[in-house]
Amino acid sequence: MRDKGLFWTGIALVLIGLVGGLLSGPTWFDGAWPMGPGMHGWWAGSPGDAASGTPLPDATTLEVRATEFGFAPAELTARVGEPVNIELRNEGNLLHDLTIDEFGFRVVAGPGETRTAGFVPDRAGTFTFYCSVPGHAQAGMVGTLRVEP
Ligand SMILES: [Cu+2]
Repeated sequence: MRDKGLFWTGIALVLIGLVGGLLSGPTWFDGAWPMGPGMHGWWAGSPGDAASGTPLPDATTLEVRATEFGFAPAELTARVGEPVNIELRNEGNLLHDLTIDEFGFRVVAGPGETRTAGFVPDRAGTFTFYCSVPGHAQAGMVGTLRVEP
């Protein structure tokens, strides 16, 4: 009788240990995912911050949709000296931006937001645009801007 009690106590302790392990187990990877929700906390950017430019008058507007994790279209075309507005429609659940280093350009849009900013390409060539939120470009948020002479 006494032994049987110990046996069941042992089973109960093992079960508690298993359940406890299952419940507490997932916490070790919180924030460890490359695109985890914890990302917003340490990324300094925010929608409408100083890095976001303003639309230019009389500019050609190029619409780009941002999602997790890509741009559509991923290829844009512009002309040297002609002002371009990029209308970034964020249809994803995370904050995204569209950055072109060569032209010092960035437009930032929060989830569900549409933001427009403009620039004037001052040279011809093929340039990469990307989302500068850490991990997003690596996950596929890259595209090509072709500036024709
Ligand atoms: Cu992004």
